Amino acid sequence: MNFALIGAAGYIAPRHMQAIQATGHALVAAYDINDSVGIIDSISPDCAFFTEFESFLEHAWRLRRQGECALDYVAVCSPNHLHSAHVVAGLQLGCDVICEKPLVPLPEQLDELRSVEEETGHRVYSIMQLRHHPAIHELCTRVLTEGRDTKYDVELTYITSRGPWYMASWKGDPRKSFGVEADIGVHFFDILALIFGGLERLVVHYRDAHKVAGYLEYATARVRWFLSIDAADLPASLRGHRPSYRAIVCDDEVFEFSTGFEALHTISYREVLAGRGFGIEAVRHSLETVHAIRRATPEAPGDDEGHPRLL
Ligand code: AKG
Repeated sequence: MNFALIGAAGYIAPRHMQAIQATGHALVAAYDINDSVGIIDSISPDCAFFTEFESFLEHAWRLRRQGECALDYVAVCSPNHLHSAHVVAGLQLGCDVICEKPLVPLPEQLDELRSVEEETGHRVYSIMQLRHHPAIHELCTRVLTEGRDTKYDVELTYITSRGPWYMASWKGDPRKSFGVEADIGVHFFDILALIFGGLERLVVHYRDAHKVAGYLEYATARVRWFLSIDAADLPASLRGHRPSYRAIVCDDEVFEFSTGFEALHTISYREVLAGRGFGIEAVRHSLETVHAIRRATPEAPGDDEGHPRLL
């Protein structure tokens, strides 16, 4: 099948290019306002490339009219605030769409996307690669098979360090990224609800541009959480050696998922192409959680509710 990629110069775009190639498909058109996209040559040397969205769209419509090399999928990894517009463009081109997380920054935009899906007969799927991580599968299976009626005590530490480029890019602009809770936290808000059920209470204890922390209570778990992109927050033993520390301690048992992210986009693509993608309703709860966290005013932690990094 033929793929187009919107946001081809971005941080995560190479993972999409690799996934398109690894699943046996062709990248035939790409767009980004930034022209640092030489990596395309290693994946698809004949891929058409545009730095103006209008020219990209014109090309895509021409492909569609000509029929021969028509697009089947549009992949979207543009800045978060543009996802909705780019997903709509892809659906209206008559394509299915694979979009980076967060699918949209505001939950109400999901209803608009649902209408465009109905109008066009095409579907959008969100990349939620953490759902495919083996450590998360293990924890999920454990909790779901145990079927306990008391709440788990959970401590979630999610540190994925990013250098100064992060704040200089659109990711550092909350009007575009909607903050680290939307850009990165969405992964674990998503899996916490999958594993521990409905969200009952949400409190934010701390927030700045690099980190957020708080307490979430689910049907079957009490979760103290800490999210940071600051390398200074890594455990001392990892600093300077490894960029990430991601772990869920569930009743004293550690489920670590610091590594193993490289292949998850390809798995995500395989699942979408096999008809098992995560559509609009699958991501609604995590986007609602992110939105509520962004609106919450930080308050002091209650007893046993603060993550140890804050104390
Ligand atoms: C991103 O930076 O877009 C990610 O999804 C990365 C998540 C992580 O590093 O844990």
